[in-house]
Amino acid sequence: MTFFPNVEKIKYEGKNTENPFAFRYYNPEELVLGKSMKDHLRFAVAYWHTFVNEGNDPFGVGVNQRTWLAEDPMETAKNRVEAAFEFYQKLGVDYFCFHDMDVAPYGDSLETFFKNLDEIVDLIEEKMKETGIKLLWNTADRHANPIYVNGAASSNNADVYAVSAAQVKKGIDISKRLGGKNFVFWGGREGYENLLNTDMAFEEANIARLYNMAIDYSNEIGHGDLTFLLEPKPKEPMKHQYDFDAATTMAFLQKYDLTDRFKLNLEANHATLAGHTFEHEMAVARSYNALGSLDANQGDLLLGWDTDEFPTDLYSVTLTMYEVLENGGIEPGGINFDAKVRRTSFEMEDLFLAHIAGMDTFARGLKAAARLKEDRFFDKIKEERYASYQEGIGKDIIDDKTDLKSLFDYALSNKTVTNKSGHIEAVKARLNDYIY
Ligand code: XUL
Ligand code: CO
Repeated sequence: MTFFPNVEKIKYEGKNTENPFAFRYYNPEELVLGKSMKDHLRFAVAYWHTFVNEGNDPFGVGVNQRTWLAEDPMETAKNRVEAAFEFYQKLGVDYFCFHDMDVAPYGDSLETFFKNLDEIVDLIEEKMKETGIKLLWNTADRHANPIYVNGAASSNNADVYAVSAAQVKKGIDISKRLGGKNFVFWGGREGYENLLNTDMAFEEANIARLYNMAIDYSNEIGHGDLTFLLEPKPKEPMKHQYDFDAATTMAFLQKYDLTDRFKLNLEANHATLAGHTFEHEMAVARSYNALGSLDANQGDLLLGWDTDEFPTDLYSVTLTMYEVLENGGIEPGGINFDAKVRRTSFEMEDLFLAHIAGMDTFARGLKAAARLKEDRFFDKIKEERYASYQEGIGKDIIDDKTDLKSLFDYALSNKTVTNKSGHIEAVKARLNDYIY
């Protein structure tokens, strides 16, 4: 049984190939800075966008042609597992990510849902053993079910809080069973619609309580190696999401003493929605030693919502990969394509073409970033720019040998202050040479 009869295993054929079902840049075993592309990039496929998304929008129903749809929801769920593993193998991707709700139908109760999940997770486990494909992360969808209308762990309704906690427990059990290395918390509806009726401090403290319970439970069941990842997003679905951006999320993690077990899962489109570049968010996370994993995609900068497009912007991807290299890699995280095909790309084969486009872009970005690193391009620019701290009063400042009084005396005795140009236009022009 095949769900993708028209596609063979995708191979690297080099940049001159005319075959659209081939990699032109992503060559998994090729070494870059002494490490294979595959190990640098740790690509993952997102279950929700690739196997669940129907291609609907607020103005129309789903248009995606999908071979796994059956009458019975459990039948569809089983087909999806088969299709997913066929897809990962043909694409040559080693990891996948999913929400509980992506893989199993809810049915008529929470109890039925967990039963359905057990049955599907059995199948997933079998497929993982058969293929060697691994779970990058799973998560509990605590936003789609109508009970989450007022939030999940931030809900005003304690019964809803309990359901949300039950899903998290189940999710951590599944993670242990499938050998997951990370577990994601994306806020979903954790935020507010209106501050007039919201006790923000109360809601945030309740969210932190849930996270502490998750840490305790993972320890209790012998899954204490699990890295928890919090995924910032500023808005959508709520008007204001509590995990607005990397800096806000770090303040939350520090306030509730969660930094030992939590890192950040950063998403490109969430960064731009927050008015930041992806590189900015990554630099913030790195400054806290909290860069955990990446949701690769891109937004349309002319639109104000989360379009989750496949990443093809080489400029941004190069700077992203530069941050990954500076981080010493992304393991145990990875690069998850939290991206969906446009509604106009509704054929089955588009799922391959879109992932190939994203993987080739990341392969090129990795190579450009490696060249920048080898030439110490940014290091040299920054060393020159901050040279005043290498000697004299600057060195005294960073060696913590000054106080306000000594700086007062120095400033009065120093008669001339001379600044230097940053030549940023020239920097950008030279950067273009590395990227294109
Ligand atoms: C939503 C989003 C999610 C998370 C997982 O914007 O990015 O798919 O990545 O819940
Ligand atoms: Co995401």
